[in-house]
Amino acid sequence: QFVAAILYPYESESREVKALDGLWTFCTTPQNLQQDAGFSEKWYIHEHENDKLSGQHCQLMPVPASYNDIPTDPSVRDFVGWVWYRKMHFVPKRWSQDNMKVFVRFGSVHYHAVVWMNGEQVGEHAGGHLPFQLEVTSVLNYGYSNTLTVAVNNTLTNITLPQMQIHHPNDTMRYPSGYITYTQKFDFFNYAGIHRPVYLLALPSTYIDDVTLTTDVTYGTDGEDLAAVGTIQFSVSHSYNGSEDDVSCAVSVYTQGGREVHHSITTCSSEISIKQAKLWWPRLLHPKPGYLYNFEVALIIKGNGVDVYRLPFGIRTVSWNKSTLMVNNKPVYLRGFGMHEDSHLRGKGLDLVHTIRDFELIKWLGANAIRTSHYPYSEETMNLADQYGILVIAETPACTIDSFGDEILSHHKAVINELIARDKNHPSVIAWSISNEPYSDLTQADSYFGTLADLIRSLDSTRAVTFVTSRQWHNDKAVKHMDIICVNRYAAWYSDSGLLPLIERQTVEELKAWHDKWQRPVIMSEYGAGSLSGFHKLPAVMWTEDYQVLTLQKHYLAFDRLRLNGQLGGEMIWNFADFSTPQEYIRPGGCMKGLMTRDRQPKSAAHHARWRYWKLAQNI
Ligand code: GCB
Repeated sequence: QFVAAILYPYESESREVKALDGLWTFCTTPQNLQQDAGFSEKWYIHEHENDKLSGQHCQLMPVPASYNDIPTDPSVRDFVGWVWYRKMHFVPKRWSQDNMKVFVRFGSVHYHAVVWMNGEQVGEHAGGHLPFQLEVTSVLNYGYSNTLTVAVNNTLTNITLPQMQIHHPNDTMRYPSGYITYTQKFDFFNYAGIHRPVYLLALPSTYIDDVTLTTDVTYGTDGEDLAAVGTIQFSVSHSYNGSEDDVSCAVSVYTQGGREVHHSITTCSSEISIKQAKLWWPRLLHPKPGYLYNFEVALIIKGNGVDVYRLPFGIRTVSWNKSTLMVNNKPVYLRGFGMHEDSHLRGKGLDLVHTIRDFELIKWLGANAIRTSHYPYSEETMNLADQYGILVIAETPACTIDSFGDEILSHHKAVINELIARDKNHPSVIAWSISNEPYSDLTQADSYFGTLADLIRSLDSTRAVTFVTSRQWHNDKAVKHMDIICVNRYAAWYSDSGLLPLIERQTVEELKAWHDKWQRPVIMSEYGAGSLSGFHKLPAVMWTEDYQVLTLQKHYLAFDRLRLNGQLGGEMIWNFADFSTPQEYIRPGGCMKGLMTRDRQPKSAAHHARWRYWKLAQNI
């Protein structure tokens, strides 16, 4: 029922975008009602006299934001089940006079969303972290007020991504009857709600549906940027259902400064060459990283221009050999970290203050790469990665999955389709990560990951396929299907706690074993130690800033030995910043492995990582 929202909602002379962000009505389903009461009692019908979305269980809620940390009531923070959101809004009369098609577009809703406009159900979507849009043209009141209602359910099970186990304990000495407990297999807080912006999108009646850009580079003999020819293969799909003979596309390419370097009127799938192309480079591999051109396409039906769409893009290639990744044929050693979309009060809600602060810190640290651990990040983050010249390993939400049946496989395929549809045009994305730390030593993991790796290659053959393993080099069943190998290890933390002198030896032996066996680039995708900001001790002990610094330094010794032997393709610290987790006795209020505190100020380890990353950048 939903259309994957593929194109970012940029406005143009033919498209209008109206933001619905702001304060919404928000209600949980009270404990004394059945969880599906909102459906049977039709809470999506807005009755002014007897409004169901009012009373004790309701309040105002900002969108976008996770709802969990905003109220003071722990039962809202920990709520599992259906919550209801409602927004009143006006729709201009001219949209119907101009015969426009109107969609409501959600950047992401976690997890399951059912959507009504003016009491009519217009569709639903399962899965957080990815956009979807629903057509509302025929149910809107043009020139009047409209009611948008969204029911959101954050329940996770064995057939969601990520997965969660639900228990119904029958020990009446310990639990009241009907009590439910949850075992989360992933270790970040299951924030829920309308996490990213909501827009009404008004498109012309015949519109551009999707744009796919794939770039290639032919290098001049001197290997310099200026001698490169960039080729851009483009394919524009549209909603016109008459003959293809009626359709053409006017395509232009502009430099960052707005100078036109290409214009043609052609079929809607073709190729363009740009001589002396300025290539897209990651940070510190080139004096001007993140160079973006602008692609403009006008859809022409029977000689009339009907829709215009523009998007920034970069010209670059991604390749790899047995030890390293390459961008534009130059080896690039990844210096970065795993991250989370997580901040005080907002949870996983998009907050551009935090997003820009994060990119400024990434720049300050001298990093060139991030992994979108453990789910797709906002479209705004992906746009900024392009602009800042940050390489991205883009991950699906399949964190720590351990059951590999047909149902989860088919959902995982749908998520991969949606992710690649959304992110395929970002020059920053160099690899797709199928999962973080699945139980990839199980026999079923072999065909499960083989199927998904094949799917990715059929959708996009220009980037590397990977997943992140925490299994052993001799028992992992999925890694053989991958182009690059990402390994997570916590030497002297989860294993051999406190034994810092073992780090160098263990890290060298382990990563060397992976590389020797598979002869593919190996990336240390997670390592690190927790530290409480301001806690110091000499000699160092676990949880101090001093111990976190030493953990990094011991790993650097190992990484340098491997790197200089061509056995390591990159290093990524866990984590960029402290983040919220479920309540656990191994977490003092969250995962504290951040280089930054949760409010994005540096701990001692951040200064050490910075020193390392800038030094590495200068050596290359
Ligand atoms: C891991 C997971 C990551 C956790 C981290 C930790 O292996 O991939 O999601 O946050 O360990 O700190 O426990």
